[in-house]
Amino acid sequence: MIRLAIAGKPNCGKSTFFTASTLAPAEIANYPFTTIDANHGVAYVRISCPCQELGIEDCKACTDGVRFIQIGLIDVAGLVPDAHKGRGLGNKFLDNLREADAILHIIDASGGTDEEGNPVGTGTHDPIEDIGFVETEMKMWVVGLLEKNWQKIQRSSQQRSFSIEDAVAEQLAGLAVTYEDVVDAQRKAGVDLRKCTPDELTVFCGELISSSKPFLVVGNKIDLAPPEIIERLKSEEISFASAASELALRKAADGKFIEYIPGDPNFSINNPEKLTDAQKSGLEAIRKILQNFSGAGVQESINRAVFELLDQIVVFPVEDENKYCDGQGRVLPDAFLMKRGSTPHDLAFQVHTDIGEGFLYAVDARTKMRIKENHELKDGDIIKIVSTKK
Ligand SMILES: Nc1nc2c(ncn2[C@@H]2O[C@H](COP(=O)(O)OP(=O)(O)O)[C@@H](O)[C@H]2O)c(=O)[nH]1
Ligand SMILES: [Mg+2]
Repeated sequence: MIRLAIAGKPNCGKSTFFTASTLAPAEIANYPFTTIDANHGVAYVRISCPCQELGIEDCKACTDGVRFIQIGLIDVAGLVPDAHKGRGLGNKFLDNLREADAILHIIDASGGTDEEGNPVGTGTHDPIEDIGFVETEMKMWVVGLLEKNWQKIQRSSQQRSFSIEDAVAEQLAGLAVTYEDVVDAQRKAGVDLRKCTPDELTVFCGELISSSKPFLVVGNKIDLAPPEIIERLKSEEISFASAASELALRKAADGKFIEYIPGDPNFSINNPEKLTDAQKSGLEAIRKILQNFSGAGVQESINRAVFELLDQIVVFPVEDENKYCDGQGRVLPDAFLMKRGSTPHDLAFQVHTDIGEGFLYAVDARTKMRIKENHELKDGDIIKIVSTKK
């Protein structure tokens, strides 16, 4: 399962984002270090179900063509500047980040938390200054991991039989860094690890981090953010969100007060007469935010991380390519996230190891044509696998 980590300074809204995305309990409070242990939860990416386009009416897997696929979400406790030197809760949290495939770096777009994560007046701190921060902390953490044995490694690299790339990959195995990643980062950084200076080693670690842990910056608290800050943030490649609005909407939807599907740009109120004036005006204020930003941004941020940063596609395995269903007649029963470039053979293994091992061929359910095992799957493909095993 794909896993995203939510990282950032204390009080930027990580736990609110996590709770909104998972509706699992997490501490929400306005002081640093509320979250002592990383919270692991299940969140969802939103996709459209092909049943609509195929004119299938009895699809149980979606609601009006909208469906959700599970991913893992980790609420990492607040990082402060110099965490890599052990400040704040220190390296413990950097350890949590390594479990993730990609990182949602939450910043407080309202400028209401200082560089340490302490609450200050809205607009007091410039959130643009926070953008590179998590990446820098992770880079310096990797530098720290390598520095421990660096002299020894560089000395050994004078021997012909010694591969410094292997030694670095081994040192960073906990981060799932491979020999190829090291070679790649070395080339991109334009350094030779055998004789690099400490500064060059830092540049190399930066390259390694940005390719192995892609980031999406999420400007949160847009409901409070001064328009001037939003305008400036728009020139950065970031996503915008109001985690507090998303949380309020999901709770209201849970209580049947409103109809709202996460990621929708609007919602409808079920029984206005059952709401107090304060509740109604609260919901109308949220509606304005959804209109200004085409949604509350939480769902969009998760989707962008999965589809843009991690380059995933969605594939629907079926057993009956004519009725688009499984053996029990369930229409489009599964939706799998797969890395772009995956093949029907990879899909077979994702369904079940046995099916992968017995793979014979696959059928594209839309065209009813046979496709080869090394054919590249496309986003939205509906595939029947034919295997010697069931
Ligand atoms: N107005 C507003 N407040 C938010 C938003 N997200 C979080 N907060 C508030 O910011 C404070 C810190 O949030 P929390 O999720 O605990 O931050 P964390 O320390 O990063 O986990 C809490 O008072 C939240 O209610 C948001 O989108 N808008
Ligand atoms: Mg928290």
